[in-house]
This record gives sequence, C-alpha cells and structure tokens, in this order.
Amino acid sequence: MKKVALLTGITGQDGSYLSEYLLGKGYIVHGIKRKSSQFNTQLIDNIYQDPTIPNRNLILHYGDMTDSLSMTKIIKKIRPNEIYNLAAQSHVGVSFENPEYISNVNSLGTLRILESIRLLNLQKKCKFYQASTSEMFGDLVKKNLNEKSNFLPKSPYGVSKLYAYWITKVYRDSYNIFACNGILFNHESERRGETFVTRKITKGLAEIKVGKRKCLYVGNLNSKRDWGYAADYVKMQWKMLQKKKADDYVIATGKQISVREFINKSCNYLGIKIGWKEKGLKEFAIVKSIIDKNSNIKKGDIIIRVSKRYFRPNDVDNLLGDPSKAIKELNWKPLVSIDAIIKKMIDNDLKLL
Ligand code: NAP
Ligand code: F7E
Repeated sequence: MKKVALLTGITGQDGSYLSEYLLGKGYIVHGIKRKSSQFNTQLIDNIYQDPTIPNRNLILHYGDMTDSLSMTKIIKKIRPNEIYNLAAQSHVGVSFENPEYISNVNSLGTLRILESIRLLNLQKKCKFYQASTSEMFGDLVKKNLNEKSNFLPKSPYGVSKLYAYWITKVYRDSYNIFACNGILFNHESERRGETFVTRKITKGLAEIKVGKRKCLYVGNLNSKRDWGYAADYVKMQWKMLQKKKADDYVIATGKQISVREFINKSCNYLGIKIGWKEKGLKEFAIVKSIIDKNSNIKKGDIIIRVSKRYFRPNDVDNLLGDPSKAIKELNWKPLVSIDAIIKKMIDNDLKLL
C-alpha cells in the first residue's frame, strides 16, 4: 500500500521540494492550497502537469489554516499516514504589521490540525511534522543553538511559532501523537520568496547586471544568518517522521555569514567588485571594477543603498545553529555550501530575466 502524505503550504518553497521528494519515494501526496485571485501554484506546476506522474498521486484541495472545518474535512477524507505542517505566514518583518492574523495561521492553525488528528482518532495512524524555526531562539544566546537552548523570540512570527512548537510537544506527550518539531534555520533556494533577503539580493543584482535596475535598497546589513539549502533540508523533515520515536531536531549548517557578506559573495560571482562607504543608514556599495566589459554597470555606480523601510522594530541579528543531534541521529550532514547556493540562485535569476 502506498503511503499517503498531506502537506499544508504545498505552494511554498519547502512544500514544492518536499512534494517532489515524497512523490519520488512513491507516496500519494495531497496538498492544501489557498484560494487566491491569481494562480499561486507556480512552484508545483512542474509536477502537477508532469505526464509521468499519475493525476491520482498528487491531489490538491482548497483549504485555509484559519478554517478548521475545511482542514478537518480534508484530514477526515484522506486519513493520511503523515501530515507535514509547512503552511505559515512566514515573513518575520510582515508579522509586525499583522500579528493577529499571523498568530491565527501559525499558532491556532497548528492546533487545529493536532485537534483534528485527536478528534478523528488518528493518533495511531498519522504522524505529524511541525515546521518550527530558529526565529524562536531570538539572538540573546550567541553560541551555537541546539535543541536544549532557551527560546527568546523577538517578533510576532517567532512567538506564533513558539506556540506551535509547544502545542506540538503537548499533544505528543498528552495524546501519544507521533509529532516532531524540525527547528530549521534559514534555508534558501531558487524557489525562495522574492521578499526574503537572499532572493531579494540575487534577483536584484541580476537585474542590475542586465540593466533592468539601477540600485537595490536593503535593511540591516550586519544581521548574520546560518543559511542552508531548502531541497537538502526537506529530506530531514521526512527523515524525522521515519524514526522509531518522535523527537525534535535542529537543522542548520553550523556556519554563518552576514547580509553584507552575502552581497559581497553575490557581486563576486557576478564579476562585480564593490567597496562599502559610510556607515548606518547612509551606507552604500559602489562599483570599483567589473570583469564583464559589456555589462550595463560602470565603475563608480552606487548599486546598494540602505533604507530605513527594511528595518524591523526588533531584529534577530545573530543566528548560528548546532546540528550535531541531526547529524548523529538522522545520519545527515549539510551538503550545499553558501557559495553553491548563491551560484544556483543567481544562475536561476539570470535565466528568468
Ligand atoms: P513559504 O514559501 O512562505 O510558504 C508558506 C506556505 O504557507 C505557502 O504555501 C502559503 O500559501 C501557505 N499559507 C500561508 N498562509 C496560509 C493560510 N492561511 N492557509 C493555508 N496556507 C497558507 O515558506 P517556506 O520557506 O516554504 O517555509 C515552510 C515552513 O517552514 C513555514 O511554516 C515557515 O514558517 C517555516 N520555516 C521556514 C524557514 C526558511 O528559512 N524557509 C526556516 C524555518 C521555518 P500561498 O502560496 O497561498 O501564500
Ligand atoms: O531576513 C535582514 C533582516 O527576511 C534575514 C523566514 O524564512 O528565516 C526567515 O526569516 C535577515 C534579517 O529572513 C533586508 O532584517 C536586511 O535580519 O530573509 P529574511 P528571516 O527574518 O531570517 C526564518 C528561519 C524563518 O522561519 C522565516 O519564516 O536579513 N535584512 N535587509 C532584510 N530582510 C529582508 N527580508 N529584506 C531586506 O531588504
């Protein structure tokens, strides 16, 4: 019998990679998508329209994390072996603008699924994965963060995800549901949303390179992140649910760089040598030389500026994970370096242009 998986957030970065991975493993994959005014399935169209994948193996349902009736109805109909709860309002900056909605989706949405598993008596049949996040840590602890570190979230997003993390543990301990938290540090890819800083940089610099844009405006350049590759990380989401015992795992690379270094590396890959001038909100990057003489950029062009608009009321500016437990117990190690991620993202953004 084929295993049946249900993915919330199937239209997002991780949902698209995980569905490909599960289909490759022979799963029947069901995904929940929101009704939107425009098509929102771009990231899964390749598999949805793939003639080699039988229609019955990838099935989409309309639903919403804020609507318990729709969620319960789908779970009752499908009776999945595994649920991957990837849906979220996932932008930390935006969570300061709509904290109530983000909590409804991220916190109560998780509770709604766990309650459905319990009320439908699926405890023995259905395993549950919760997409937890390094944002729950905040940045007060400067050393490598692991499963035993304290949580000190600094944004409505971080707090909403901390509720989801704890309610997952509470349902595991109280009702014997096989429920795991994957505490994933930032992971990026060609499919990353365009408002997250890495994709904003790779896409923005690609546009500058081909003459479609003059300058890119960013926020906190000093913020450091432990950036990994999304297609690599989703495999760990599956692996957690294959263990004998449900547990929580940090997935990270154990290395970090700043936003400024990410820009330097990206420019380097594009053959643009830049220098940084001034400090704080006045800081900018100026072109010192370019390898490609046919490029639209000239020496002396200012291609990056800082804008107050992209600062958050409160930012986590130092995140570094310790993935030792996952390396040991899930038999894993991060495979894709930050330089390789930048190359993949820029090559893709140039191709799209
Ligand atoms: P993403 O690209 O932003 O995808 C989020 C998904 O959630 C999209 O499919 C989105 O649908 C869906 N969604 C949002 N609101 C919804 C609602 N009310 N009802 C139903 N679906 C809704 O995020 P991602 O990068 O793939 O991340 C996957 C999960 O991991 C998220 O929970 C995120 O918080 C968490 N996480 C991400 C990272 C990271 O670095 N990427 C790290 C740690 C944890 P639409 O397409 O309709 O918007
Ligand atoms: O910001 C700084 C910003 O929005 C990274 C989500 O997937 O990972 C992600 O959250 C850093 C922050 O990701 C800009 O202030 C500077 O310090 O790319 P980001 P995030 O906030 O780390 C975690 C693990 C998740 O769980 C989330 O779902 O970069 N930064 N300038 C900027 N950030 C943005 N977005 N735009 C800028 O212009």
